[in-house]
Amino acid sequence: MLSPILVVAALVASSLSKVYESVADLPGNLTYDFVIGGNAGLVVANRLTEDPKFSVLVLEAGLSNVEVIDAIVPFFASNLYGTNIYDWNYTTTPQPGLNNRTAGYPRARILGGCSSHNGMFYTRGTAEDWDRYANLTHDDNWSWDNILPYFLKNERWSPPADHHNTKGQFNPSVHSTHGMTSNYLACSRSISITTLANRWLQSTVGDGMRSSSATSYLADKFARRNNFHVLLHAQVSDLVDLNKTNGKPSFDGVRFSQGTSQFTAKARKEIILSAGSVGTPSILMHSGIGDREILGPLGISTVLHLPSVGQNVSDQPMFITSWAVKLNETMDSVAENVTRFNEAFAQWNISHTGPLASFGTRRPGRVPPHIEIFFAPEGSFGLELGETGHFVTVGMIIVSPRSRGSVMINSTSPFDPPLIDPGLLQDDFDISALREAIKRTQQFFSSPVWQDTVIGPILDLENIATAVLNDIIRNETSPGLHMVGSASMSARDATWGVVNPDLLVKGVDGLRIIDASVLPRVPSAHTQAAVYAVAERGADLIKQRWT
Ligand SMILES: *[C@@H]1O[C@H](CO)[C@@H](O)[C@H](O)[C@H]1NC(C)=O
Ligand SMILES: *[C@@H]1O[C@H](CO)[C@@H](O)[C@H](O)[C@H]1NC(C)=O
Ligand SMILES: *[C@@H]1O[C@H](CO)[C@@H](O)[C@H](O)[C@H]1NC(C)=O
Ligand SMILES: *[C@@H]1O[C@H](CO)[C@@H](O)[C@H](O)[C@H]1NC(C)=O
Ligand SMILES: *[C@@H]1O[C@H](CO)[C@@H](O)[C@H](O)[C@H]1NC(C)=O
Ligand SMILES: *[C@@H]1O[C@H](CO)[C@@H](O)[C@H](O)[C@H]1NC(C)=O
Ligand SMILES: *[C@@H]1O[C@H](CO)[C@@H](O)[C@H](O)[C@H]1NC(C)=O
Ligand SMILES: *[C@@H]1O[C@H](CO)[C@@H](O)[C@H](O)[C@H]1NC(C)=O
Ligand SMILES: *[C@@H]1O[C@H](CO)[C@@H](O)[C@H](O)[C@H]1NC(C)=O
Ligand SMILES: *[C@@H]1O[C@H](CO)[C@@H](O)[C@H](O)[C@H]1NC(C)=O
Ligand SMILES: *[C@@H]1O[C@H](CO)[C@@H](O)[C@H](O)[C@H]1NC(C)=O
Ligand SMILES: CC(=O)N[C@H]1CO[C@H](CO)[C@@H](O)[C@@H]1O
Repeated sequence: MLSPILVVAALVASSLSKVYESVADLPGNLTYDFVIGGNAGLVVANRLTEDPKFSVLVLEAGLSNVEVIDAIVPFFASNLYGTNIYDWNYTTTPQPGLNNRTAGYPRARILGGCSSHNGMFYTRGTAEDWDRYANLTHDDNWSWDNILPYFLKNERWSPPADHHNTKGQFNPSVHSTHGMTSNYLACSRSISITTLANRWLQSTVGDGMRSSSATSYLADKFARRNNFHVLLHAQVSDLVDLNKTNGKPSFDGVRFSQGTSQFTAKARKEIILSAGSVGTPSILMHSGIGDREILGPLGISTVLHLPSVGQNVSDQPMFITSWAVKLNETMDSVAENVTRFNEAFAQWNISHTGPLASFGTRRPGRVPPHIEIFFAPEGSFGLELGETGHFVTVGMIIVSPRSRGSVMINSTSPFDPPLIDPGLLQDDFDISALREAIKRTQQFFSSPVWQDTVIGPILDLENIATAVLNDIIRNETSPGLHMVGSASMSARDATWGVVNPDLLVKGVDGLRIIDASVLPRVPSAHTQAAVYAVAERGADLIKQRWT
């Protein structure tokens, strides 16, 4: 994708007084009530520091999001992937289900974590997803009815960038206008594919700008709190026990590196790990929390034998392809024409409106329990077509996959990349669900309604033998980047799992995990809304314990 020609200065006020670049600038001696590593951590830190009695330090390995244009203009998000500056730029292990291909696995390395670079989809999952979590954990507080208030605490409904009338597109009685993270309802303005959608998509965009946990929970008015410190360029390596008088496994120190120096921050009350589905199990294992059969051979002594750490992960496989269309106003006109691109960027720069104010104006179509199909009015999304023209791209995602994978460490060095194995398309159900999604999309485009609009598919998948179609699917599928489960919740008395339903690590006092890794299975949705809800509830659990 094209990048802005000019650097736009001072887009966001930058008086984040309590965001520190260097340990040397931090007041005090690195002793806090709570020390938090990672992204959803900004939500938790914000809620804890509402109480002036609590002091909180957030450690962020990456950089600030302030003035990072690609993390502000919704359409530019993918520029952050693969950069090594704002991205960990991970790669999966060879995936047997993908004909042994590896796949890039972007994870954000910037304040706000993945909410600073994701596709901005805001979908909560179904009531059944949450009721199943309640069932699995034997804790009714995770049920849909009980988690809904936390979604509403997060959601701040805002008018869409194009100010279109949203009447009939959403039901105000189940949405909130006073939460933290701005959302608006995306709709396509550029091409007439209105009948494609039977659902409207919510996006985390406000005023034509990305809304992330950093722009919302670390907005200036919160960042100024004296008890809320954020340290950048601080990469957590492991957790340590500074007070060895306890007798049982216990952690009160967070070791991190900044530059070439190593430091330890001390938590008087709790350590909260929010490093995400890849980072969290890695840090646990480097701290000696994991399966002794795996840690032993690596030369790490086991402090707490918890075999589920890093196991049982699930991610959503995604198959993307395009149809050529007889339309002139797709995003291709903007993405491939420098003049149009500069016009669009100038429009965004002046008014935060126009084609760049949303992420390719993507819209989901049907959302049955197993499959999500979304449409993007452009061909440049996700694939190199090598030809010009106008396209509609279709992403087919298996939102309730059965395959399971793992995240494992590969050495004693906390800074070596972990082995990320989402196990994509290992279970036959997942590949048959993708075949079904392809069939339905073909039926959709062959409807007489599209006769004068749709030219044809880029990849003809009609009348192909199942074995060949499977091979194509295995060649083209990529990870949906919605990994969960690597530090799963389970019932208190379960023989598996990493955290109890209160998100405290089993068998340890004072260590909580609050991020996507605690979800036992992926919700039939994009994960960001779920992570916000988990973080809001997690913060409440901590407050209940300490007040
Ligand atoms: C660090 O500071 C806290 C108060 O800010 C104090 O209670 C504690 O004793 C100090 N610890 C050390 C090792 O200096
Ligand atoms: C990111 O990883 C990919 C492999 O997945 C590699 O080709 C690329 O060079 C990496 N980017 C940087 C900036 O290192
Ligand atoms: C994938 O790799 C495995 C192990 O090396 C091998 O047995 C299998 O045949 C490979 N599959 C393909 C499709 O190449
Ligand atoms: C979980 O669901 C199963 C199957 O529907 C049911 O038998 C069981 O009682 C449920 N458990 C809880 C704790 O709700
Ligand atoms: C150290 O552990 C002992 C025993 O559990 C506890 O009483 C004490 O408060 C702990 N001290 C600190 C500074 O955490
Ligand atoms: C994986 O999760 C299932 C429940 O979904 C559980 O029965 C199993 O023990 C888990 N395995 C591990 C290694 O945690
Ligand atoms: C697209 O542009 C071409 C050339 O300018 C024009 O002939 C055609 O009518 C346009 N098509 C639509 C659907 O607007
Ligand atoms: C690029 O866009 C400009 C402005 O809309 C238009 O005049 C020009 O013809 C376009 N160029 C191409 C190659 O389509
Ligand atoms: C964006 O706006 C600023 C002034 O607000 C201006 O200096 C800059 O040139 C504009 N950039 C673009 C690409 O229009
Ligand atoms: C894992 O470690 C082995 C042995 O050091 C090394 O050869 C391999 O490249 C590592 N794998 C990854 C994905 O880093
Ligand atoms: C899948 O990819 C392999 C390796 O590139 C290739 O040999 C094979 O022909 C592809 N299969 C199909 C059906 O395109
Ligand atoms: C820890 C917690 O929030 N527990 C609550 C779970 O739900 C029951 C009733 O639904 C409450 O009484 C608990 O306080």
